[in-house]
Amino acid sequence: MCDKLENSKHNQKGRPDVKLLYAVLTISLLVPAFFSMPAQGASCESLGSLALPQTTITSAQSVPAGRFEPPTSPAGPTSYKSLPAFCRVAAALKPTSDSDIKIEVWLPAEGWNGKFQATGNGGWSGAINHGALARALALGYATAGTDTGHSGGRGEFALGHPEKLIDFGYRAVHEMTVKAKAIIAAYYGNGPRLSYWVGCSSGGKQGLKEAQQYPADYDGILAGAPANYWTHLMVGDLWVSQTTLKDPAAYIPKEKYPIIHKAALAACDALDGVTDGLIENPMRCRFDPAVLACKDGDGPTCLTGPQVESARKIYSGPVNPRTKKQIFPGLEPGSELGWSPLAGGPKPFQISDDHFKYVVFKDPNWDFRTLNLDSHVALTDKIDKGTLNAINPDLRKFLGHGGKMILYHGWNDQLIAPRNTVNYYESMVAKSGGAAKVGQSIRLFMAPGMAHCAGGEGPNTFDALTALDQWVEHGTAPDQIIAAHRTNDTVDRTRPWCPYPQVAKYKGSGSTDDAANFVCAAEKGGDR
Ligand SMILES: [Ca+2]
Repeated sequence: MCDKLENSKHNQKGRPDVKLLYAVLTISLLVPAFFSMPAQGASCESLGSLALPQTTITSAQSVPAGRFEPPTSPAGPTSYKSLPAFCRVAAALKPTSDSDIKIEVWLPAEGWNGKFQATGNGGWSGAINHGALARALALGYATAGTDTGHSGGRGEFALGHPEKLIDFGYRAVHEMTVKAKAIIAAYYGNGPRLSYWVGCSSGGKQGLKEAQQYPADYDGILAGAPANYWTHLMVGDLWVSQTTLKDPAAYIPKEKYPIIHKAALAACDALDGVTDGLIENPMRCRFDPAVLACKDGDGPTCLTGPQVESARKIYSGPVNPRTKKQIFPGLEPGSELGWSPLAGGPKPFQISDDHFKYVVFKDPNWDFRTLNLDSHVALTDKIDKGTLNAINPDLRKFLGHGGKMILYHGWNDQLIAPRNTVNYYESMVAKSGGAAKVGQSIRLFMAPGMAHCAGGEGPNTFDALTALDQWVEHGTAPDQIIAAHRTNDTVDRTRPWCPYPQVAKYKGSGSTDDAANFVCAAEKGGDR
């Protein structure tokens, strides 16, 4: 085109040059389109031919504002209707011959905030979480998600596919991270200025694994209710099923959960100085369900002897009968209304059952009633070799890289015993430089009354991402995170979550439903 313009300038006829006008007009028409594309970047559709190692870009499409249709839910929630325009890139990654890792990368067409937010998974995963991608995109992030290398929420995929198990364990997330950053760089002409991980449950574990194994992948990690001690978590959860389902006498009817809950609150709610239906620090709570023991035969408001024993075991967690060592913590007093998935039957908790069937014993007919708290724990640990577990307490490289991390866990978590996160945090602090040093970069927030990742009687909606972003971007460490509880979409209580080991203390005046009347402070007193 430059050559043509140069020639046109020397038009010897001295008349308006039609070719020149045409060229200028063409350029002027192209200019708006050019500037609607990211500076120095590529068009969305051209990403379809982007060459990346062990990667096949399966589609690259511009999605107009409000037009995204998720594959599993054609109607789509309201949030999709308000999505801005974006470039949707789908790819398949094949780091091994048996791998088939699907990823999607969503890139805001306009108004990119310069940052990358990766989204985590739940359970055995096997699906890209489009809702999480939508939330990140709506905030201006370039974002990505993966199916972790298989489809479906069961553990069967692992049978005969050790490489796919590694993909699920950690490889898919790391590969997604590397490829997503490359796709972002290709589209915008520069890579993300900052990268964040956001995940809960399996997603919390994925975030910890990244910090432990690929410490430079993320600048900020938000890790909720991490399933990071996977092998022992699987034992802990399946042991609850074994405890309550093996012998019919030991089964606790779900109708009795509320009476146990009420008794636990009666014992421990007021310990924190506020009788509000929440146990601020269950580690101070000493509750024995024997207070509910039936005095005159079984009845709806009491527990039989075997039921008392089952409840005690749910609180205590499994212990190795030979070494007497705790295998995994128990659920906390306050969690009783959520006991159904692990203890309610008729089938055992599926995620754990699948782990032993398909990963440990490679036998779909394995019977959970035969779970052995000594040999089987040793076996699953031996098989794992760090594939599914993310328990390395040494985060010094992540800290050295300048990484920030917010951990959180609901005290009423009904699926992953919250004290496991306290245990990991303490082991990590001890290994990574002590509380004062680590606290400058990593903080744990325990959430009274919150269930697994969300829900529950306690304040359970929160914006920890903004807290993380402020910490990474501006060095403003979160001294508290304000959480809210809603009933019918109306906020009826706010309360600060405090950096462990601090707890929220009532100042003594004003509404106990207003976070402003609480302060985060250290607590005296030991564990239960
Ligand atoms: Ca209380």
